[in-house]
Amino acid sequence: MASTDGAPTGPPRPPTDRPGPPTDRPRSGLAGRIEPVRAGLIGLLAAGVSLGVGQLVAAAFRPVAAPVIAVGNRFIVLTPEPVKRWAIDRFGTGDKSALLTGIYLVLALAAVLVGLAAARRLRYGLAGVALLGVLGGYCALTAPAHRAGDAVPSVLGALAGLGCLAALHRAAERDAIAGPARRQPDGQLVTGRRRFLSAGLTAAGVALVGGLGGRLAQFSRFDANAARARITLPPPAEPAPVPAGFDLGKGAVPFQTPNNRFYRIDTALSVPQLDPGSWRLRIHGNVRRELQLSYADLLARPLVERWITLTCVSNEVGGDLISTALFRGVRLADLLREAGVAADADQLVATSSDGMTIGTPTATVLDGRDALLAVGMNGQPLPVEHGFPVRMVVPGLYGYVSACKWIVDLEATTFAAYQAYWVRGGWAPRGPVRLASRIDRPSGSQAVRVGTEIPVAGVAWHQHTGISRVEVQVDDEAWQPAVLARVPSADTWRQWVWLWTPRTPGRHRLRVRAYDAGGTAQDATPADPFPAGATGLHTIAVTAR
Ligand SMILES: Nc1nc2c(c(=O)[nH]1)N[C@H]1C(S)=C(S)[C@@H](COP(=O)(O)O)O[C@H]1N2
Ligand SMILES: [Mo]
Repeated sequence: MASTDGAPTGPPRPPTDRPGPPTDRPRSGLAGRIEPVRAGLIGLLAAGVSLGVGQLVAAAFRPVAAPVIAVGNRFIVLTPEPVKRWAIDRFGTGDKSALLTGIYLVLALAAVLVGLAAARRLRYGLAGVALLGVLGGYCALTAPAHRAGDAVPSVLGALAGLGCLAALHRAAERDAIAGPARRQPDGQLVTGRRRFLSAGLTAAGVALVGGLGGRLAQFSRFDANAARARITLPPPAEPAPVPAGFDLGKGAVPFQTPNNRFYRIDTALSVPQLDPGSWRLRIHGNVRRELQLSYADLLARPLVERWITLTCVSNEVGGDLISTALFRGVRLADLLREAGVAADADQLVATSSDGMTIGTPTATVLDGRDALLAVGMNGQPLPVEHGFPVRMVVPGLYGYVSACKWIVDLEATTFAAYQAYWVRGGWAPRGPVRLASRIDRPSGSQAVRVGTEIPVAGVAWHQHTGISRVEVQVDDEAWQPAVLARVPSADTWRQWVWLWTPRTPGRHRLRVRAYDAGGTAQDATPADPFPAGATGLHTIAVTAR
């Protein structure tokens, strides 16, 4: 006879009345039912164990093959361009943590559902865990630069998850039969639900140890930051001009962007850790003589140092996906001439260690500009997030068609023969930077005083062409010429400032437009960054009091 809460009133039935492996039978009556909260918890714990084990295995031999990283990378590849653009716009450089958080939330939801399904029939839950494992393995095996064994962390993780789910399910079921802890009329204490508690704690422990162990193992694997710290770059044979007069000090963003403030855009969820000691760059394809270069080979060549402003094609009008640094490196054109690139090879495809492909017009690299294989940035070895040990930089081209980080391969081919990563997503195959300008100050929220002069300041850029004139307009008044800062070359942005004395209180509209060295005015037609870079004038509203 059963009490209303489903617990048998007699002494607890020994668990031995359910021999064999965890049962799959539909629960009849209330006897073995697992409450929803507990069922959900079982799912979460099983997922935790899966991830912990998967992460530990991955950390030991292939960090990019960790299940969540693999799913995240796959997600990035599959995400339609508009969504990607929205994410970059909305989360900026935090887009990766946003993505990982999203994956963890969806996974937690899936885990709860798996737990609930398992409570109905264990088989359903097991199928759910297996499915998630297959998903992880599939993502790992379809990553751009995957290796054959990359599904192993997901598979082992899923196996651990299956075992965990079955064990917890069984423990919970037995507890449900045993009923809650209670005192019998004769005063004897009957303890219930202890199996689940101990099994659950064990599972949580495994998940935690796996996760932490994964972290620790990551610390012990190759650490690019440590290798970078040991490097001293040779001084440049051709130094860049010292920055004198590049900053007007009137509120525009500083001419030189410090490394830790330099914008970052890439698809790398786990930043590639390359060993400069074993790094090689292969220059091949349609060339007369294939080249293989080591890091030491590069450093042994004459290094040039150049101020270069790098811009992301996803930069919106007024956006901040643009920065300037002093890059040090080898002139790529020299290497291409040594290799003897064929005249009809109109595209150079750079490939990174993580499988990113970036296609650059060969003619642009060979036209005399300082296209670099960069090893240094602002006097230091290239930061790991910016492509250590070596990346490409080509003044005048957006990053997606020129600035391959963690480069390991450069192939001379044609645009007809090969579509690089972003081009497959619909972005323009050739990506010259567009003439643009931005107002940095006053910021929209800054109050300005009627009758008091304030600087309106910002930057303008048209890399490798240069800026000749910048104008500012207040409301519908006449355009006013701004004062321009000095620049080291046409390859950087140029600061400008115009002094404004508001005459009337209320809201004013400020707009900026630039002219390039050829006298061409900035395109005022508003256009999205996709597919070839934004156009339109940066406009802000300021309130004068
Ligand atoms: N390996 C690799 N290189 C890459 C990318 C990437 O995703 N992976 N993104 C490109 C894009 S779109 C830009 S705008 C620049 C950004 O370089 P930064 O992160 O150093 O600013 O890198 C380019 N090089
Ligand atoms: Mo970009």
